Parts: sequence; C-alpha cells; structure tokens
Amino acid sequence: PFLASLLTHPVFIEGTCWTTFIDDTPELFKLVGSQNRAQKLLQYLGDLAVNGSSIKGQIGESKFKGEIIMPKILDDQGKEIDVTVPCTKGWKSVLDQQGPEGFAKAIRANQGCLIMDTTWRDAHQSLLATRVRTVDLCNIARETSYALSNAYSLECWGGATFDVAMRFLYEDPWDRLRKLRKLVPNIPFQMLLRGANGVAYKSLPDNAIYHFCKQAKKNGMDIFRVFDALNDIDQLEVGMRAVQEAGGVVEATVCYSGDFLNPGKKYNLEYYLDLVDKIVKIGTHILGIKDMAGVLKPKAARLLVGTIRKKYPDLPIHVHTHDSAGTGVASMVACAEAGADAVDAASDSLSGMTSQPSIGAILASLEGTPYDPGLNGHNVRALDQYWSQLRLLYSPFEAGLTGPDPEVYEHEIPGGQLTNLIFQASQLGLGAQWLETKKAYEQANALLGDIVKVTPTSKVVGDLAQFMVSNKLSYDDVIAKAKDLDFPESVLEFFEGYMGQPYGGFPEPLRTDALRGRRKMDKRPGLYLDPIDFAKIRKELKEKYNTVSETDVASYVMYPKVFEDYRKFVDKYGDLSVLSTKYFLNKPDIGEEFYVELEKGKVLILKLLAIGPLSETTGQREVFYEMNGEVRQVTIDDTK
Ligand code: 3PY
Ligand code: ZN
Repeated sequence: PFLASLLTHPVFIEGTCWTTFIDDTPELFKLVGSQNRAQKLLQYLGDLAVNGSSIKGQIGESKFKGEIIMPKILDDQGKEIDVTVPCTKGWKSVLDQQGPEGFAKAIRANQGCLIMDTTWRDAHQSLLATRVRTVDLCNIARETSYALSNAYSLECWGGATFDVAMRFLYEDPWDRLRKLRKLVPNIPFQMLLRGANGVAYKSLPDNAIYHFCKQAKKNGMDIFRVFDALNDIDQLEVGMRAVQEAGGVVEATVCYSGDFLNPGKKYNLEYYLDLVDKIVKIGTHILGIKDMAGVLKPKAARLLVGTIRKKYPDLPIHVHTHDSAGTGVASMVACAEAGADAVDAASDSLSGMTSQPSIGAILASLEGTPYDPGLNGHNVRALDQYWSQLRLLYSPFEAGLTGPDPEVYEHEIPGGQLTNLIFQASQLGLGAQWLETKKAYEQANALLGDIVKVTPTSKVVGDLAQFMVSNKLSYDDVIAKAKDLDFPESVLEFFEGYMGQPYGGFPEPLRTDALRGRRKMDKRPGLYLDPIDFAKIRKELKEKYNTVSETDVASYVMYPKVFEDYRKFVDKYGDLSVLSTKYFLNKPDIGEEFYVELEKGKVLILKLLAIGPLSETTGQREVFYEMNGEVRQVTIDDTK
C-alpha cells in the first residue's frame, strides 16, 4: 500500500519537490494500514482494562464520565454564533499586520487592561498536574476564539506542557500547537520559555534555544514570555535574542520574589528597577512581571507597576500571578489601576488557589472602570461551563486543595510546585510531614542563599528540602556535614552554575564543600557548552525512526530520553490522540459501546466484551473487544 500511495501521489506524478517529498509527506505512511492502528489501539485499551491507566500520577477514575455539553456563544445581539466559521476579530491581526513593535504600541495605546487567559497552560499545570490533553483543548478552541476574541493572548504552550505532553500523555506537543493554531486564527498565542533553559530544567547550548524558538514561531507561536529562574540577565538575554531572531514578540520577564515592602527581605524595589533597566537596554517588546508564587501583595503591586510605568511610559507591562494566598484578584486590579496593560486570569473552574485568579472575578472587579478588559461576560461564563465538566473528567489528577495558603509569604513555593507538595503531603493527612516540608523548604532556600524560586531553581530548593526531611538534617547539619553529604543532582547542578548565577553569588563554603572538585562555572553555561550538532542528530534520528521532522529534532534536543520513550510508546500503541479522554483514562464498562475515529471517515465502533482469567503460567489475561461487529482478542501482561 505504501508504494501504491507513493506512485499515485500528485507530487510524485508531477515530479516536483523530489528530495524532501518523502520527509514532507507523512500521510504516505499513514496509509500503511488502519488495521495495524486498530490492533495497536486495542492493545492500549486492553492494557487499560487489565492494569488501569498507564498515566503516571493518576489516582482512581474520573468523577464525570458523561457526555460533555458544549456551550453556546452569543453575538452582541444575543444570537448564537456559528463557531464553525473561523473568527477573524482579535489582536492577532494587529500583530500580523504591524509586527511585534506595532503590536506592542497598539497594546500600550489600548485603554482597558487586557486579559491573558492561562486556562490552556498554567491553570491546568497548577491544578491538574498539566494533564489536559490536546483533544480537550481543540474541542473548545472554536468557542474560545469567539468568546475571548479581545484577549491579549491565550497561554497554551511551554512551561511544563512540553515535557508532560510526551512523558505522560504520549502526545506530540508540536501537534498540539499546530492544531490549536488552525482552530484559533484570531487571538495571539503565548508560551512560557525558561530563558537559556528552553523548556527544560537546565541550560542548553545557545543554538538549541535559537532552533527551538524558530520552530515554535514557525508552528504558530506569537508571544514568548521569557524568564530566567535566577533573574540572571545573561541567561535571560539568550532567550530574548532567540525570540527576536525567530521574529516573535519578546515578553522579557522579571521574576518577583519576597516582599520589597518588608525591609528584611533580600530583593528590594531598586533590585527590580535595575533589572528592568537591563531588560529595556537589551530590548523587549513587552515587559513581563512574573509572580510565580503569588506573593505580590496589592500594595507592592501598585508601587512596582506604578514606578515602572512612570519611568517607562511607552513600555507595555503584563503581569502574571498565582492566587495561592487568595489575593490574586486584588493584586491584578491594583496592577491595572497602576498602569499594567495586561494581567493573567484563568477560567473560573480552573482558577483560584495555586492557579491564576478567576477571570469572572477580575471582569466583575474592572466592570465600569476605564480598565475594563473588553470581554463578553456571558461568553466567558459559557466557556466555563465546559471547563467545569472537564475539571471533573480530570479529577484523577486533583491534588485535593481546600483553601488559600497565606503561609506562601514565608515559604514562597511557586503555584505548580505547591500543588505537588500538598498532594504528596495530603496522602499522609497534611500533618507533621507537611509542616516539616514547608519548614525545610524555607531552610533549604536560606542555605542556597535566598534565591529566586521558579522552575528549575524551585526544584533545586524542593529537592534539597526533601533530602533534609528524609535524612533528618537541620540547617546547621547541612553546613557542618556538607563535605560528606550525597546531595541531590539538581543541587549540584545549581552549584556548578548550570542554571546561571544567583544574585549576590553562591553560598560559601557550602558550594565548594558540596561540589568537591566538580567544575564551577562563573559565567553563563552556554559559554562552556558545545553547540548541538543538528546535522548529526537529524541523521541519527532518521536512521532510527525513518520519518523525522524538524520539530521532532527540537523535541529530542530538549528531552532526548523522554522523546525516545514517547516514540517507543507510539510504536507500541499508535497515536492515542484519537481516543477521547474518558476512554484514555478509564476502562469502559462491560458491554459499553464507544467510537473512535482513527482518521477522517475511518470510525471504529468498540465494545469491551470480557476480561479473561489470569493465566498462572504466563501472568497474562485475554481481553475481548468487539470491533465493528467482529470479536477481537488481545493478550495483556497483568502487571497489577
Ligand atoms: C514553568 O516554568 O513551568 C512555570 O510555570 C514557572 O512558573
Ligand atoms: Zn505561573
């Protein structure tokens, strides 16, 4: 079938584009038999039926398994909009017509305070362990393109989504970007880039970041929020330059830490203003302020944004926060009043606590003021009907948060990490172990020199805290025994300088004692790392996988092992993006009929008939499915 489809393909007949034709025409390979795909899918469904979900971190089954009711989006006259007609109204056309500079000017000239909706990235990263799948984003994308047409942007990519998509969802993150872009032509897309760390956990060679940003822009990304976890300007600059060269909108970002109104804290207002000066000098289209832990209180927010606004009247300011202490709405309103051009919010059902503040609450707070974001409240609520159902569908990934944590002002744990730590601690009843972890986190931060904490440095602090708890080490013990302790790898990488240089320098003698001869970098890591040999990687991957795209190369460079495991999984089970989340996470009841559209026009009607007994000799079970009227059987290892 492959040869037949190749020989009859119009490009082959015309004889054009020969050298790249096979590489650029992956659909040729899809024709190699949907039989094979169906069998692989049955293998996954059989495994799910016998062993439960293979997605790590899933506890139990979804709370909601019914049909998702889709919202109706209305026009200004209250008439239902046909969302299958692409929406054309929005800030994306300003960006496409006027470029990043023109876009920045237009955003600054806009009267209201715009909203970036984080539902597709940070909100589910912070509340549902980043597990929302592409299919569920695509299913609401058309409605979103209308309901949020006046949004500054939709944050939909980057941060942890890249890693998690491949590692736990068995999806290609680039496929997500391309699919969403097609469905949302009118609203700018935004991603989170960890500066010289890309979307990984430590620095990569500079050419890896340039290559990655070029691919991201080419595949549909518009605005890149670039931060460095230590606010190291040299590390930040790598990301800024890479985005500039790719032609994206640079949103260079200051990470906010501590409380500059509290005189005892390390990071004061001058520190932030100095950093903004450096960023402006390098050149950014937009200035981001990233309050990753939700510690920016309203009074500090007003003063910080107000001071920058006065000094740089033409610089657009975009503020990000988390609602961990419950002050998110108040802080974002303070930012709007002090001159911010955009603030972040999440759909109500995926907002609050460690996520972003509620979009509904921010809209209500700004209604009738000069800062009104210009979104239709009915439609924003309608979208949330969808997300309220999805939250229940993804309930196996809930951390069980119950309320705000004002102690965040002491421990300063970023939103996503706080959810993870609370989740781990809640398994043990949120008792003594949780109190110990919070205290250890504060002490670990003090040991490391009171660093800015956000991915990847927050992981360093978290790893050291857990190391202290499990080895029963106090602050003084760590200092005294540093020469003999087997520190976590992330701590050693931080001390080596793989995440850049912390403000005020590394803590000594702890750094030297812990490293014991490992190399110390005192400049940005990119100056020490050999560039990626892209030609070599392309060749190796092609030999291994036959079809390899430039975005596969970018995935491999970011996460070699995760990418290879993902390809192995897809080889075994096929592309599972066709499976709805209900059947991706939960096994069907015996006799329950469901559909899977393998590709346009190729629908499988499936029914689980029976799960056979455990074979004592092989440790396997036979699983019987009905597929388009025929009984099919798969043999599954029972690994329970
Ligand atoms: C990430 O880097 O993934 C973050 O969300 C940091 O806040
Ligand atoms: Zn965040």
